[in-house]
Amino acid sequence: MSKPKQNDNSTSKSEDLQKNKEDGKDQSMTTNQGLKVNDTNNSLKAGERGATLLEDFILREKITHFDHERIPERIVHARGSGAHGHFELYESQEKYTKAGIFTDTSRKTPVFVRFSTVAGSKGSADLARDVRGFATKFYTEEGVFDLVGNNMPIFFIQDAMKFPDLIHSVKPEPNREIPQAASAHDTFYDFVSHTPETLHNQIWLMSDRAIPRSFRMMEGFGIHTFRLINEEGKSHFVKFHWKPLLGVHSITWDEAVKIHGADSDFHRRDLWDAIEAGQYPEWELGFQIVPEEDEHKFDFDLLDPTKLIPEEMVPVKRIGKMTLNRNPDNFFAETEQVAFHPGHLVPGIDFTNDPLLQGRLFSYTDTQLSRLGSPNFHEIPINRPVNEVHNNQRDAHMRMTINKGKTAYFPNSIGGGCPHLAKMAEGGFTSYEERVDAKKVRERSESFSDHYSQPALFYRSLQDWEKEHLAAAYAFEIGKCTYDHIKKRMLYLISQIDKDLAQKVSESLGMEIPSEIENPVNQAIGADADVEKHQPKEKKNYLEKSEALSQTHLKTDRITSRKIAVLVSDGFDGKALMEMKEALEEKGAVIQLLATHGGTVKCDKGKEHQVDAALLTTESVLFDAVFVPGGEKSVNALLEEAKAKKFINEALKHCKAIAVSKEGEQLLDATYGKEFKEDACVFINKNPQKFIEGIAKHRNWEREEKAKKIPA
Ligand code: HDE
Repeated sequence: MSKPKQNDNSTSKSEDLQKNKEDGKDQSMTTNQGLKVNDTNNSLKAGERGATLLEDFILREKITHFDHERIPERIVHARGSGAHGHFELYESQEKYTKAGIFTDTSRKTPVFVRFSTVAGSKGSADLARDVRGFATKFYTEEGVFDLVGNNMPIFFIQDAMKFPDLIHSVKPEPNREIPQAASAHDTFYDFVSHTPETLHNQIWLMSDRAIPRSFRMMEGFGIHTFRLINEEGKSHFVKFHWKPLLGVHSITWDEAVKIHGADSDFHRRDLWDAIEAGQYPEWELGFQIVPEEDEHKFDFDLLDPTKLIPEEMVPVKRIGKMTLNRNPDNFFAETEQVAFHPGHLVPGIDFTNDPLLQGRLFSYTDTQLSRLGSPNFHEIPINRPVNEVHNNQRDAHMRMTINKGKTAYFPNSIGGGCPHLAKMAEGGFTSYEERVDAKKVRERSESFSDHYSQPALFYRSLQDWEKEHLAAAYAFEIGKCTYDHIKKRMLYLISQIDKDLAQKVSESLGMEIPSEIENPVNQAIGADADVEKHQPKEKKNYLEKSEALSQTHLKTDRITSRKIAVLVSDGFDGKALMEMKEALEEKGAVIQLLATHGGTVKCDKGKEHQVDAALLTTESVLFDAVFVPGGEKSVNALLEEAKAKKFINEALKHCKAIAVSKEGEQLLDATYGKEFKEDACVFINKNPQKFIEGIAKHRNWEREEKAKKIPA
């Protein structure tokens, strides 16, 4: 790893957090009451072999605090990783919004971002096939603004009322708490197959987006349509997008399965290491703007969170950049206690009537009450705004603020009328004056009933390799279900999205595609007018393909922070290593020396090099590419190591770039490499530049058809 950069990343939030930091450096140990402690190993006893005395308040304090260390984990998005950074605006968006963060280009707004999986527990593995949360807290001068999104642009359901059902179905089955962090089980597909509105998010979940290479290589989406409000009070609809500057990249399912065992903290470690090494992840924030008057011009409803607006219909305008440049000091204090809420808004941004969003506005404060235990969670350092808070809310568990004076009500004269109301000119929040004139009904709009058109658009937009992965994912997941009627319902629904896709899945399952849906909903769950009414409408084709939906079009030529394994043993060609290392490190890649043993290895010139990992302790799936330098003795030793051959075979299978020089070629000959010498990303005695171009491709998917036969 290259050396950490000097930390010059202070923001108003990092200064604010400073007040609560302590590191015990050069200090005596004390109790929580400040009493100096001179023994923390032995309890107070009646004689050295005697019973422990209840009087031992030092022991009691230590144990009591320990007993209460855990708080409830998040009911969803329990496993996550966070980082600090800032957001900078490219040019004022005052035409659309009066929000300071989107109009003032001189600002460097502090942010805290938490990435997460959804279904698994806090201790589950990072590479579960799952949606990823992408939640950003902007500490703006006007208060906190949270953009609480995911790495997929749509959601499973259309109404908050169904969220507990969705989550209960995907969580481990309640009788035996199996499976952990996995959607591949009966209850999830029972729900999905009876709820066709889930199909769009479901097909994204089956795509490679659900197994990202890194949090740093994912898009983020606010999902719902929001409103932007300008100084004149005019509203525009907006969808928020995060576009990663490292491109969008994923791994294969075979790697995901193996990474589960090799490094279940793969994404967490990747984010942490990149920031420590000064390779700061960056995203551009994009707006997709729809004027109010165009609200009804689309073939779908803007208020329906299961629909995206194709970028070909409304382009994404990139308006600023977020950089994450500081790791948290304490996971619990920051990443665990951070509390996001889509209702944390600033003037210039407002909601729409999306019924999913409306329900979320209730849920996020409510959940903090049981998770963090008090309505004072906004006082926890990571949650408090950088501007001041003044109101008449008082007391409750763990109150930190000491409110002075006699009055905690409004209006008052005794307290001089303070805190007084903000005048509109001072930036108070007013809700957008949307005209509402309707009957109170428990209904869903029929404009929400198109469930096949956008999943079909997504599938059509993918490249062949992406389609293959997606079909295999469906076959895997549905294949894990044990009820035939659920499998058949799924096959039928997939056939309504795309016949070829359904054909591929049905062949893998060894099952015919039903020509009509069996076990109709009303037989299975009792007649239900709502479900009947919302059976999907016929599929439409308003756009043949959307390039923005395929990862193929979301690449960059940067190899920054890519991890390259160099396989060596004593006697390797030191000159070849140094040449390769210099060229790759210049482009920001991370080189690791993996040797047949730990400690140090000697090159052919007798120079000692530090080994980053013994082959025994690491795996091919943790790297992006492999280089094998020559050196007869070194290559002979590698040829004796089954792990070295497995390493090459897996890298080939996973379509990664491989470079060998001189005798290094013998390792190709001793593995499936001998069948791939003409491959576009296998480089034999080529200059490092070629290898760099190969790594930048992320994967040579053209190899996959042949490479998937490698039994690695
Ligand atoms: Fe969430 N969601 N959600 N969600 N959500 C939570 O809040 C909820 C939804 C999302 O890193 C919880 O503080 C309901 C959509 C993220 O801390 C909870 C509904 C989207 C995170 C909750 C939704 C999200 C959460 C659990 C349907 C993408 C993690 C802990 C009405 C736009 C934030 C917490 C973090 C977390 C409820 C739907 C994203 C229970 C009721 C749609 C990224 O309040």
